[in-house]
Amino acid sequence: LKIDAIHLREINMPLAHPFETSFGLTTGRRILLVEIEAEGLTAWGECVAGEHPYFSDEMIDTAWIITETELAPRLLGVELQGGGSCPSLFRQVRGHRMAKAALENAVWDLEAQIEQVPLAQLLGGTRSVIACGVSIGIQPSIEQLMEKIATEIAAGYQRIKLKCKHDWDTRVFEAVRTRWPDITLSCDANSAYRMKDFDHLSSWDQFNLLMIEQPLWYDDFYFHSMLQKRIKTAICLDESIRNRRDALAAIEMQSCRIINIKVGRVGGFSEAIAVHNAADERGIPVWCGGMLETGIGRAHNIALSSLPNFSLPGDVSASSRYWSEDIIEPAVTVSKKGEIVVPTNPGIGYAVKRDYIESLTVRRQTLRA
Ligand code: OSB
Ligand code: MG
Repeated sequence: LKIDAIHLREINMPLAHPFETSFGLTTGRRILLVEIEAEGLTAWGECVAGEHPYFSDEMIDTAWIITETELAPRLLGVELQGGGSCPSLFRQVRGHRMAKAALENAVWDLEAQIEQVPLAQLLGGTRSVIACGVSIGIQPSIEQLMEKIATEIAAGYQRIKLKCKHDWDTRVFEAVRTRWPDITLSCDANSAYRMKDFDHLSSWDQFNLLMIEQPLWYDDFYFHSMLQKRIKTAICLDESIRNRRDALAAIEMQSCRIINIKVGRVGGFSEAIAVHNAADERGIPVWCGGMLETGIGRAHNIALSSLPNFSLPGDVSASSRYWSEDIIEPAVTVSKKGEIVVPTNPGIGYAVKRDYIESLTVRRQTLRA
């Protein structure tokens, strides 16, 4: 397998609804898509880096320049076995995992197309359907939040995750638990809290949350471990887990009891599978996180979520929650049981809407060997 060309493009897409987290408000996405050409086939990857370096230190503009100047030249014209060949080619470049993942994941898709197997199968997936939850952003009012939750429960979603921060936490959980005492509920702080908040965080044990996601610093294990000793509720780490070694450290230190795997955050499918396996061997369940992806990233998340240790509902949900029109067809839909069917046709199993992508494109560049 030899890559002849890599096409970079930026598309701009307005979100169907604004999404607010403790680190900011997102109303639209600037997204870097990579398209690779090889063996007369073409495959796509989506870079999940945001417009600003708020969730991670990467952003679309750094991902673009690293892809152009460092990563693409390491791939072009080189004989590859498949997606698993990418990490060693990229090793000299430190960090920039979201940029690396976009390319590596496209190579996995290409490999699946060449082998004529579903991407999920190539990754080692065993599930025919995946369990879906939703992540609900910070809302202007509790009334609006309650309405959103009611809609998502009616749609069948199996777990509700609430974004939280100071002043959008305890009173919100109280209101939600009063109306829905039994739903599977979790929260995600995106690093909004500090050591002085330990008592505050431990008071949430009363809400029977499935987990509290990334309450403390984005790069911390030690203080999460201190906190996990003080609270009954499971901590789930997202931002802190960059690779398998981080997962091992977090598990060993008991910094968390659950891990959120985002394929972009760990640098691609190879490392995502390694984190999945390391957690599996140690009895730590994982679930697939989301980064407001378009259909391409969403299709990759669905394939990854079919691996056996993705035993908790993920943040992979229907296209329509984010986009009035997705860039793949059919759009991703969720059944009344809150499940997405894993495609069984070769590659990602969805068709990429090239003309529509073309109309959304604001910047492009082609790199050749
Ligand atoms: O922390 O999980 C997160 C979105 C952007 C950045 C960080 C996060 C999120 C989400 C959205 O929670 C999940 C989704 O794509 O549905
Ligand atoms: Mg998170």
